[in-house]
Amino acid sequence: KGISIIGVPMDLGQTRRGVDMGPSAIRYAGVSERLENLGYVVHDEGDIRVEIKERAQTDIDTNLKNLKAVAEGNEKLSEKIDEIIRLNRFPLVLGGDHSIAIGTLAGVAKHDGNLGVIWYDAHGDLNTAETSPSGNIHGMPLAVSLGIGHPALTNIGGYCPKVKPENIVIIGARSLDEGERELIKEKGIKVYTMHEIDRLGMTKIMEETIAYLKERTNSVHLSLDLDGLDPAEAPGVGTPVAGGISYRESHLAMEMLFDASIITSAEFVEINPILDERNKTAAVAVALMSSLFGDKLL
Ligand code: DIR
Ligand code: MN
Ligand code: MN
Ligand code: MN
Repeated sequence: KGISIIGVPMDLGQTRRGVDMGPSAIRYAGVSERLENLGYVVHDEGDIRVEIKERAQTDIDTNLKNLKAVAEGNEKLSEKIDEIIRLNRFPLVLGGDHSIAIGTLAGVAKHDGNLGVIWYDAHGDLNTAETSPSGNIHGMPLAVSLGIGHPALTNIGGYCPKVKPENIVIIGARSLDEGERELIKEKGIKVYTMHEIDRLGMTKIMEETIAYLKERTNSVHLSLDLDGLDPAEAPGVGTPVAGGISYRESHLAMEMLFDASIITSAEFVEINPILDERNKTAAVAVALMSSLFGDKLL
């Protein structure tokens, strides 16, 4: 099966500049070559056109920053994803901030109303305009995909919702806002915080995650925010949180996902080259992608 790479130079879902350069940094770190070396046919579809910040409008009355421009970029992304899945290719999305998961999921879930989602992140991304401390849409994409949030976001792709709460597994959480904690309890979303990862180990977490999703879904989207990893190993992110998942644990997780062959689409987001150290975080992202697609020593 072929892989289609789509870059989304989006930085409007948060307030630090530079994350729009994430797709370039990941390409520079050699993503296409790494995947081609594993035997895949890789189609680099280029970047989705996204409004640049100097021109984008801030929506003051809704507490949603750059609502219109974020919605427009995600609408385009969802159309592109839809097209790629129709071609029977694996969509691999390069962020950009995590608000782009709104468009990715809108495109992917159109083909599977019972889609599973692994949300690998320090954060829950379950805020709404009402609960968000920041107004940043990158803190909201999982809520939006559940159908909770501004209609300009929840209706992207022309339908709502995209995912069911029981089909979601959050891994790596260590920074949750009050409203997010309430939503997790209310919807019964499965969450593995750093506490569970420390106690049970990544092997057990992934065994449980895979069994849980295999039982209820046929296809699973991996949404990997690089801030899920520890900032010592992935420093190039806008909202680092200490005490994260290690490089080794993350590799193990990706390898177990490959072995389980459950992942049907993926995105790697929040890489900010301005905040990075010699493109280290983009290189980590490419190494993890390589493991997700089956790279093994023997
Ligand atoms: C915070 C940060 N919970 C917010 N969220 C981030 O602004 O909603 N998500 N950084 O990845
Ligand atoms: Mn995130
Ligand atoms: Mn995050
Ligand atoms: Mn590996």
